[in-house]
Amino acid sequence: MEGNHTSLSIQSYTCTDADGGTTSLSVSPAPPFAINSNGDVTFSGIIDYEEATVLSATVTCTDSSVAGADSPLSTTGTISISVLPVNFHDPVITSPLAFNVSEGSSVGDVIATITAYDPDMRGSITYQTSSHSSLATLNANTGQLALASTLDRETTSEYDFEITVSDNDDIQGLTPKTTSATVTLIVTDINDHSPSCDVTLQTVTILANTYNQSLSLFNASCTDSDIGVNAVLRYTVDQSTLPTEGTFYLNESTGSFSMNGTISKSSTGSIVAISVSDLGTNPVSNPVLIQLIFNVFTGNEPRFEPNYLN
Ligand SMILES: [Ca+2]
Ligand SMILES: [Ca+2]
Ligand SMILES: [Ca+2]
Ligand SMILES: [Ca+2]
Repeated sequence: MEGNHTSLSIQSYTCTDADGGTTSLSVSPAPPFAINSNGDVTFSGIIDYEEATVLSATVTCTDSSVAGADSPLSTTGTISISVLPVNFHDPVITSPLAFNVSEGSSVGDVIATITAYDPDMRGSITYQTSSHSSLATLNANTGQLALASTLDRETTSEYDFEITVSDNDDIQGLTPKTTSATVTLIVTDINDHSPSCDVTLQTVTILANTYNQSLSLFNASCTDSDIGVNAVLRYTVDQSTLPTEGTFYLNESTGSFSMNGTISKSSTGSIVAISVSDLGTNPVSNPVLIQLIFNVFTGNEPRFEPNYLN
């Protein structure tokens, strides 16, 4: 059986001489073989099935020479040892256990490759999973995971695949060994959403003939379903749509729209065009319109009496 052995018993030999003299035993190659005075042959060292499936040794029995008489005579015998393989090791997964994949990937794209090897260096590695079979298919021989349907990070941003790797080490009746691991697919964002705003047309009334300082007029409330720069919003105003009187200010990060100054009674209203866009690749802008109406205080508007305010 393959493995690293110390004094593994092989066989015992006896050596006799019909002439009645003393005999001696030796074995070759030594090491790794050895033979003791009792004729017990042992093996010490590594037996590797991949290196040799049969081990051989020669045992020699030599009689004693008598001074002035014949030279010693010897007889040899051959030992042949069949090596039995052992499936020592589980297969080892060498690829990362997490892969990034863009939600823009196409059906058929290889989105991950699982790799593994067997320290026993024998059977071929195969890969299996029963996870998310409608999303991706795993090639049993190559470990390549190919996309079978499209991804949407905004719906599902992560998938876990339970992967089983087998060493297929079934030579001479050995039981294959398997290793299992969870491989995570992390779906990365593409800029596939444009900003969405609660209100796309807002009417704001400004009192004419009244000085205003940092008068907050409107705050566009927009969001973007993507993440990162794909969801960072910037607001810009079309300067040509601003009233000619007063000073208007749009915070490009928050969408807060305010004014300073006075609008005269004679000024006509206007529709201010604000556009909101993300900072991602190929951004799509969405418009927000603010209809400004300039009213003159008539003195007849309903209002709280100061006494009731507290
Ligand atoms: Ca193995
Ligand atoms: Ca998407
Ligand atoms: Ca996206
Ligand atoms: Ca976006």
